[in-house]
Amino acid sequence: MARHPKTIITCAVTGAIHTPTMSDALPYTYEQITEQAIAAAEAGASILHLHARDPETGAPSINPDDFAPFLARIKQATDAVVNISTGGSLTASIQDRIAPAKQFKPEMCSMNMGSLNFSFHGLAARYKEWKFDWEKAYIEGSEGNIFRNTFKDIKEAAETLAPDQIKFEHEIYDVGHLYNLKAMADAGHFKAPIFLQFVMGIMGGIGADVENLVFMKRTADKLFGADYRWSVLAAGAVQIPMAVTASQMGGHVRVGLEDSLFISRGELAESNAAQVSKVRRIIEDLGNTVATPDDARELLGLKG
Ligand code: KMH
Ligand code: ZN
Repeated sequence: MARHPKTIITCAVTGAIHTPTMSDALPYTYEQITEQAIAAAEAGASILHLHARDPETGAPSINPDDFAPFLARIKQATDAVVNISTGGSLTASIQDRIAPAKQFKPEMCSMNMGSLNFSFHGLAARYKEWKFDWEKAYIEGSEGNIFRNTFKDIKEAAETLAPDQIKFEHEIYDVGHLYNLKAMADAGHFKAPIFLQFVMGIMGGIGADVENLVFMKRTADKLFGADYRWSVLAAGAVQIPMAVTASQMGGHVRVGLEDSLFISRGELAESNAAQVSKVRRIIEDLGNTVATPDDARELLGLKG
């Protein structure tokens, strides 16, 4: 590992999981998403992972018309790498999910590497506090919580987006997804260097702890050799501790209100930038350098 390794901070600004009733800080209007994304970039995020929302209701949106107003302004105000989600709905078809990436052709977009029962474990305690019936929502309602990413879906997304030279943030929710990716990379669907985002702490996927991270990393080493980069996204209160651990292991990090509403255990974050600043401070205190957008472009082999 280099003496002062460069760590890429991705900020996932709003996502499609949390609702504005859970935290006043969660951005959902075009202005709020724009302002928080720009502030996160100024605080040190070199990649902005972006979802859209209906500006009236705050509901998640995969309509390209809801991306356009903030994408243009973010591009104008920052040099950050724009990464558009292709996983913003549990019910839409893969073609609808990738429509915003196909239309705006960003430098990066997400690519979810397997199907899973999708629930948000990290918030269970808060849900109880908010009188949310967790059993009802996730057990009785689990039919509606299947996040579908079949091999055919992934192939279709990769083939549709291939002409646009978009680098994928491969979302790896469990160790089997690494094998899915390996098979598809060997079949020529993905180009090196591959960028893995280990998604930890989603119920339905792998739990967020250090042993699991070491296991995921070892498996990736076995499958991809030196030809990959990796990052960690941990859902809920362990977001920042797991990010710091990843940075010390030579990985990159993702924070943002999409993945956790908290700044520390039990304390809601004021903004995306607050999480970026906190993780940046710790990473730098421990001796790493935070990657600039151009560093990120070079490390990940982006089209630039
Ligand atoms: N929401 C995260 C758990 C995507 O946007 O494609 C994973 C994610 C997926 O960011
Ligand atoms: Zn996302």
